[in-house]
Amino acid sequence: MSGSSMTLEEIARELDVAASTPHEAEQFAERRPMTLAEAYDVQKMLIQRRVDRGAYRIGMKMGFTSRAKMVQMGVHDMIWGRLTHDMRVDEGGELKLSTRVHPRVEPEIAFLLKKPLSGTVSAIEALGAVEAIAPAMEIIDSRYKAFKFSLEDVVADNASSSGIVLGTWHRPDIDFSNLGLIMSRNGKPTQIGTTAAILGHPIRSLVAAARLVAEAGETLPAGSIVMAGGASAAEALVAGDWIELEMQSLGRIGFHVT
Ligand code: OOG
Ligand code: MG
Repeated sequence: MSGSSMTLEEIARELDVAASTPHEAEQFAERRPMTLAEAYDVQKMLIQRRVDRGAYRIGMKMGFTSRAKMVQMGVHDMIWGRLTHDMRVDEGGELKLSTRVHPRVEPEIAFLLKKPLSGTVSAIEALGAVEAIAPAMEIIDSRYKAFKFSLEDVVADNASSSGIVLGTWHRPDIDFSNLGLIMSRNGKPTQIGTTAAILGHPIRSLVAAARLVAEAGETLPAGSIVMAGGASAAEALVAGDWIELEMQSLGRIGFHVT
């Protein structure tokens, strides 16, 4: 289907098929431009299609919460996407390249909520809703050709979300504002950074998450997982890789690429 006659549901279908087949899709920016609000509507429809097939939602992800990510992708606004249970990749497990288009990985930190969160909250209130924090990696996989997109395109494509790898949950009573981290490929460090790269303090990402879901008329229920956003640029995955993230105080996680 081409041109401005495409409905939002047809865009959602095309992105859904691209993710599940998997294959590259053409950007919509030139053939069927969307407003940001339309792009979030498409994202919602896309997730509904997955839910209709038996997936269930487990939380949300924030995107472009660090300079490193904004610079790498040429996008300058925060975005968010919806996580479903089938995106979980076991810690120590494997990711099959054949199930993705052209995946990349980035180091993040994850929050587990013990209370519902939505709306305008302070950093203290956001922290009060956190049951635990964990070192995490996000596997992103833009469905667009060459991993290139406009802000609206990436929002429609569920913010490139594709997989999450989580480590052990820790009580949030340590200062996690500036934890050193090293992401490595086959034992060689590829990204070195700190959680401070995420908006100066990752809790700010959770504050923004609460505001953004509220704007969409949603609430993050207790039990939700919130991915704070990449602390560094993302790395392309290659078959044979063993990817590891070591985060100060929170431990080490890894997965194989096959
Ligand atoms: C979009 C998703 C951004 C992050 O952590 O900043 C993101 C992308 O880079 O393809 O997940
Ligand atoms: Mg991410």
